[in-house]
Amino acid sequence: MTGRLIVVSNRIPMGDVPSGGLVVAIHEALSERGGLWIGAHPDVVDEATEEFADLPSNGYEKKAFRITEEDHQTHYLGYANSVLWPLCHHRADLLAMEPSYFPGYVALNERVARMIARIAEPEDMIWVQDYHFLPLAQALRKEGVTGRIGLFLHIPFPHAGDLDALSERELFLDWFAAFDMVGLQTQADVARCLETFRSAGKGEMMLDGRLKVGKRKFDVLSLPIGIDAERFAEMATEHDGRSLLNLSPREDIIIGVDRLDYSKGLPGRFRGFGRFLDMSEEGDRRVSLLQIAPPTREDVAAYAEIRDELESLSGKINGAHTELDWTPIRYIHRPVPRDTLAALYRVSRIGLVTPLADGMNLVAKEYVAAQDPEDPGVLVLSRTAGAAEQMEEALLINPYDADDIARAIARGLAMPLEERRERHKALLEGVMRDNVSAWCEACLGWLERPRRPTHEDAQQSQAQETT
Ligand code: ADQ
Repeated sequence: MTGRLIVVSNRIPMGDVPSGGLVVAIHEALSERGGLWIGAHPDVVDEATEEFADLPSNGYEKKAFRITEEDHQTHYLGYANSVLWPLCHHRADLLAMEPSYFPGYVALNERVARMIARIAEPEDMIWVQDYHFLPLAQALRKEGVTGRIGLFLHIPFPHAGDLDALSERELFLDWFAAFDMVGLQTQADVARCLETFRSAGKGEMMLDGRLKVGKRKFDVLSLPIGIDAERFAEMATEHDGRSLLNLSPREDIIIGVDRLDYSKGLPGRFRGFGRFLDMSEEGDRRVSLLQIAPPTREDVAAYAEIRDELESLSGKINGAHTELDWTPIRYIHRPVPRDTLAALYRVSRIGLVTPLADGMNLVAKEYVAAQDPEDPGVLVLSRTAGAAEQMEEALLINPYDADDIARAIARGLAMPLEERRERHKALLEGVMRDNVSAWCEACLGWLERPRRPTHEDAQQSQAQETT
């Protein structure tokens, strides 16, 4: 690659050294190669000019575009999180469409495209993150940008049937086709994407594996994201989780960690845990569910509803089972520092990860990385999470079935040490190998891969010459 790497993501770390998996991986890739990181400035302005604000950084450039309150409402809360998010998470019933959302979403993408086109060199390689910027490649092409542009979609590719609920269904596919590389989390996502293009009569599979839509050819690949597993494993030993929780010697913990989002299957998880308590015999040990779920996107109606539902469910379950010296569900609404989180995973006998739909789910990987290999806990994981494709040694459950969750909890708690070690060893190998740096390298490797002209290309240029 001779040009710069330009990464575009909605969130951009404001400080010099970022924390948290994905942003750290991007920071490392840019520190190594140099380049430019572009993202949304977190402070809203009255009027957004088409000038980038330079942010402090070391070794590479960081630039933020400004957004107005209207952009925030129509782009971020509106089309991105009230239309695309439910659509991709198989919840077309939660789509909230307002007439201003689509134009606002496209307008912001076009504005960012104009700003990037002004500073991009022909050799630069642009790597776009996630569903906030689906129209960006198409908008950049309109502005004359010819370099390679890749997308990584962190959330699931929608089911073909759900896409019918989108008024802009045709455009949605054209947005993808304007990229040179579309990275998706799982093979199931790739299959859905190819099937959607096929059933829309739009795509043609080429012999070299690329998809051809009109004149454009692009790669659609499964590139599952990972975590900084080594660092996470180290962090998990820095504090003693049992004393952080002030646990009594007879109490065992099951842990759940999620943003408070309807896709994460939290009500089903609470019901499953309740069912487990109902069917447990009174004994010496007590098993509590520690659920850490900080609220997000609270201005979107569907998020306020899930909060109310959970509070009522945890109230009911605690009401039925609480004793003088024990409350079964400990429900924390705040973000927790990462080193604390790692220590809490380590002392939890079960990591309970039950999303109804999830691009990947990094919590499943963090839980595995944090365990003591000599005495590991058990991962209980939805088979509908992207992570299940790589983590077959977890206890895979149906997140819609509370009894299935309850049985998996009981099985995990009773699992003999030998079986726990075997399952954990296999899971840990995968989490360590397929870490976030490997993901980043794989994505960039594909994006910068030189493409030899194919047989189809030769035929096409021959046809052009003769006309
Ligand atoms: P998310 O939907 O945010 O990510 P996830 O992959 O689970 O879901 O990542 C959440 C991250 O936030 C984890 O690193 C977790 O530790 C952290 N976190 C959650 N609650 C926390 C709390 N209370 N305190 C501190 N940290 C907390 C989207 C997609 C996923 C995909 C990722 C990455 O929806 O499917 O795995 O992007 O591609």
